[in-house]
Amino acid sequence: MSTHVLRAWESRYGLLTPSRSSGGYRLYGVDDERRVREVLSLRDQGVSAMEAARQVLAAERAGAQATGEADGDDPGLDTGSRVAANGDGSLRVDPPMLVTQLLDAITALDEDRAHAVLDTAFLDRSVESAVVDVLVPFFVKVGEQWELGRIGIAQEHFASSLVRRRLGALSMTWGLGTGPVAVLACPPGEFHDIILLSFGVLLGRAGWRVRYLGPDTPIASLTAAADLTSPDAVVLASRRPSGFRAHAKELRRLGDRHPVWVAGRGTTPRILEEIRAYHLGPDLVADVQQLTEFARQRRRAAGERSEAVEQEHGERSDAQRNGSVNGRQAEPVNGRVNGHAAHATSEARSDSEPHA
Ligand code: B12
Repeated sequence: MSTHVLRAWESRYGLLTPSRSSGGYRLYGVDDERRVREVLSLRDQGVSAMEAARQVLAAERAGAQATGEADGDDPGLDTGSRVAANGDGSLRVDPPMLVTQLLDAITALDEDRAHAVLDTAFLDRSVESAVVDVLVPFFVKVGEQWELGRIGIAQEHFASSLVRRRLGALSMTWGLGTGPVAVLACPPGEFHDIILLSFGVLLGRAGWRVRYLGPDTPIASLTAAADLTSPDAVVLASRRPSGFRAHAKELRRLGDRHPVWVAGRGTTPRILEEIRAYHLGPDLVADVQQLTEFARQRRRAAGERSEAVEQEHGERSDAQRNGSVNGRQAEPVNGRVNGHAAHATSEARSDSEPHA
């Protein structure tokens, strides 16, 4: 059998669980060999590889449950925790397994295998689940392994660049449509933008139009971008509080003009107080919902205000035509009223306080 097929069966179906030699080579055990033989035998009978893998693992699981093995004290080795059936009967590898497989592939700098694992993650689950349940825990693990000295900077850069390319492919349509606009950036000196990028992908899927400025963005440039696009949200992410603190004054000013949301580990309660911004917590899916609801309310409030202004203008014009403006000059309606961020912000703020 080719190593390519063995790896595909490992990453796609969770059929194999090789350990690793000190040199990083896969060491297959007797159970792996038995499963491969069983799948081959089923394939000879005309069963597809996917279906065969499902049957072999299901039989194994049933046997383990019958003998009580499934309640053993290492849940990571229980096939029931590695695979689950999709509605169509195909197999779905569970997120912890995908994280382990991805980490394995990254440790070996194996681009092909890493993409195969990500293919499985993105094909079997929603983009939301692939991001939240696989990519985020994967990066936590990368950090842990790095701290333990088990992987090096090369692996970390490799992982970041590979995931960034995958997310990039998902970002191709996030600028389209007529949905609310979000400007996304990291403050100067902050290069950890993968979660911000992931968040952009989720926002795009929720109908937002994303303007992504990315890492290390000068606050003056962020402000200029926000002034240019009149966004429904400016989202700034930093791991370090200093990333925000160093620009507290400018960020407060930016917040007077546009709704500013901050995220990441740098958002301590003190920082939130200092820059007076809204806060996005660690649950990316809930954050998308919160931002969407905020934008909806804000647009509705702006629409109502604009209607009121138009009505008032209409009444004044009538009065003017009738020559009774009470001595006041009729004001031109400001073309920006519809999207006037500062007003909408201060109103929306009163019903949705920043939370630390
Ligand atoms: C990948 C990575 C890199 C990549 C970043 C690639 C990229 N474009 O993002 C690169 C190689 C550039 C890098 C560089 C560095 N890194 Co680094 N890096 C990491 C790693 C492995 C993952 C980072 C990550 O994305 N984490 C994402 C999630 C998993 O972590 P999180 O921050 O807790 O995020 C959660 C919430 O805070 C929230 N959230 C975070 N951001 C956002 C954004 C939005 C919009 C929302 C809604 C929510 C949200 O959601 C997440 C899930 O709940 C971490 C390890 C780790 N555990 O984080 C180290 C880590 C952050 N790096 C570290 C260090 C030291 C560095 C460098 C200084 C190394 C160096 N000597 O050059 C530089 C600093 C660069 C800089 N100035 O910013 C340290 C930080 C130590 C510390 N005490 O702060 C860490 C913790 C590694 C370690 N264990 O030592 N790094």
